[in-house]
Amino acid sequence: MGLPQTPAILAGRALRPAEDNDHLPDALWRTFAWMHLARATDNRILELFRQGLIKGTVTGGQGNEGLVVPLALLADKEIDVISFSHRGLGGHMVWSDHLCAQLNQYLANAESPTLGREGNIHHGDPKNRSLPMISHLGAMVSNVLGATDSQRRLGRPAVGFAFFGDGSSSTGDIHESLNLASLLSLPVLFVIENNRYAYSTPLEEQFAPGTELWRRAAGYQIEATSIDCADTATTLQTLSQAIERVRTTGRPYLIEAHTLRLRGHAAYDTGDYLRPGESDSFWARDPLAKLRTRLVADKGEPAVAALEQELNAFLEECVKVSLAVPRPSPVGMENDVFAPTEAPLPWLPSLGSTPDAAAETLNFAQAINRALRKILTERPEAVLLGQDIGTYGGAFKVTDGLLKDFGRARVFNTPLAESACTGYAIGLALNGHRPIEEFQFADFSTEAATQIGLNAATYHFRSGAKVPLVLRFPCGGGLTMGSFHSQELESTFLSLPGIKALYPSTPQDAFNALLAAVEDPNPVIVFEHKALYRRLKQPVRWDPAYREVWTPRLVRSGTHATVISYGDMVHVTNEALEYLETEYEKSFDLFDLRALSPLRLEAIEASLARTHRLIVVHEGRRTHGFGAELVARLTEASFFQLEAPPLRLGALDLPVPFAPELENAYRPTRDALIDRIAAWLG
Ligand SMILES: Cc1ncc(C[n+]2csc(CCOP(=O)(O)OP(=O)(O)O)c2C)c(N)n1
Ligand SMILES: [Mg+2]
Repeated sequence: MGLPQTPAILAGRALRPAEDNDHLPDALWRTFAWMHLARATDNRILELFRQGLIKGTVTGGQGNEGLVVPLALLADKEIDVISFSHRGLGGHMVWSDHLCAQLNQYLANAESPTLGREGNIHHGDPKNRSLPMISHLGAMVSNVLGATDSQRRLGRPAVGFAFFGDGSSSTGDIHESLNLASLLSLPVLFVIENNRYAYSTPLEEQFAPGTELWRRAAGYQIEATSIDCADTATTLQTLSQAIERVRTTGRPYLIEAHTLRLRGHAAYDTGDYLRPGESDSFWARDPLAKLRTRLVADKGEPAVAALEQELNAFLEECVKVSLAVPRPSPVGMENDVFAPTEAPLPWLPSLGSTPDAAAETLNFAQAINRALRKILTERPEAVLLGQDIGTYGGAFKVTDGLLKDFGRARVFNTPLAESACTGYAIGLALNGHRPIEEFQFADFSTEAATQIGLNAATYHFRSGAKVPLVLRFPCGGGLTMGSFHSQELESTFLSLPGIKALYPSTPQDAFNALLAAVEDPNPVIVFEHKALYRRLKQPVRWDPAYREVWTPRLVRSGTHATVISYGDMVHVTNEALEYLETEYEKSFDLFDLRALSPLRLEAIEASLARTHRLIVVHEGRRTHGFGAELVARLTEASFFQLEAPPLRLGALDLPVPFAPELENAYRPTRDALIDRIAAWLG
């Protein structure tokens, strides 16, 4: 079935403030058409939900059209960036695509923008810079910061629009993002949809008495104002002035919009927590009804009614078409978790900024520094961010000298705001930049767990957009740094689908891993064990086979058992195996896994077919540790070849203890490995 012809009144989706101020009646007429269609569509969606044809939950935008429709019409949809909230259907409709696409999304059918993988209003149009929302409120705002900055870096005078509710304004992400936008001078219009409630919680249970949300902006050196969206002409005027101001100053701006939630939180909401008469007072302020009254006065009832009838008929045709679209197929879902691998970037055959193919003897930290230098030199889209990575060169001096050579636009310090900074990096990546974010310690990545594990990791699956983001995690223990500076978090993050991970153990692999990670179109965590940074030096050279870092490396070979390890434990295990070979005359295949996600176990399976015994050694805790996954997979694949139960060696199930005596008892040491493996040999 073809798509129904869109009514002519909806053909132009742009209101240009300068020209349209002289043509206010025309602007209001067109705005009304979109607002009416948005309201009618939201109401129709509610009906379909009640008929059981739409699943999940439906958070309607009834009452919010008076804000999102004018703003979407005024935005420059060729260059601007936007993230609508769960009350933004009218905005989505204006921004791009056919009404059927919006309905398909709600019906979760085969042609829905998320292919039925995400519910209701969790869609967007990333190729047109409309960033899809995730449920975690506040989280999308920093994505807008990054994508808008990316546009500006590419020379486009874009403005970003970030919507969030009164409830969402209490999240840490909002505060982190306001600070970051002001600090970096990002042209983003923050729009608070203050509809007086967060689910059932009224303003007075969310904020101290007297709180006016827009006044908070002053604390971040951000200009702000508040508007009442009941009158659409005023809304159009205030918004267009604010947009112009952001576009010309390049600074953020905040608007607290007093808007409405006419049908409660969601379809199932009975609103019985509202005060007597409160619902009536909301309906009395309905911007759509007020605008209609004005237009009836200007144009007469028949003209308005005829327009409404035309739009309603169009909606019904679209509903019919969308209901006929087939259901989504589960076939191929697993192939879409990651964006497909792309051709290698055209790297110069050299180590760094000097065109020199010769090897240099480098430690692990220096090798990463060389790789970052090479990336910054050859890839203008690469950007480095993190705490203290600028003048100071990072807590471990890995970025030493890079600010001096590449400038603050490309190598910059971030405030202590891991969530918003990661969200900002996601936004940069979505728009074609290649951000590399250093976490001061891997442990602090838990502050960004939503952005990494739920947002970046799922982006491709739910929207088809690529997120080429590198997250550098200085991790691991053995340095008496205690529980909050010594974590191994691979099994925490890799239990969530959509993240790739490399864990190099040598300077050459570290160099290769950074190149492989930065050219990947997916979020990649590079685990860098802190104890390795300065432990060993090795000749490092440009290696045309750098992508082999995605597969295991055979470190030593033997016959008695197949041993797998990664990171610092590769060296500890190798020393233990050396001893066992000498003293027990048992030799081992030792594989350095290198890539933890995706897992490539073919060479290890082949080894197991010869040795018939499996040992896994890692530094992370044993319970739910990464070794559990390795042992399970390899046992499933090779059960009938095994001659002994697999041996799984990791840290004790404790928080990482501080004192060296305690930490040595906690994590595997050479001597402990010798004892455990010797006992296992029997
Ligand atoms: C971080 C987070 N916590 C809790 C929720 C569950 N939740 C969904 S909507 C909502 C209320 C949001 O209120 P507000 O931001 O004012 O937006 P509104 O629904 O009023 O438009 C809550 C608590 C969530 N989605 N995200
Ligand atoms: Mg609210």
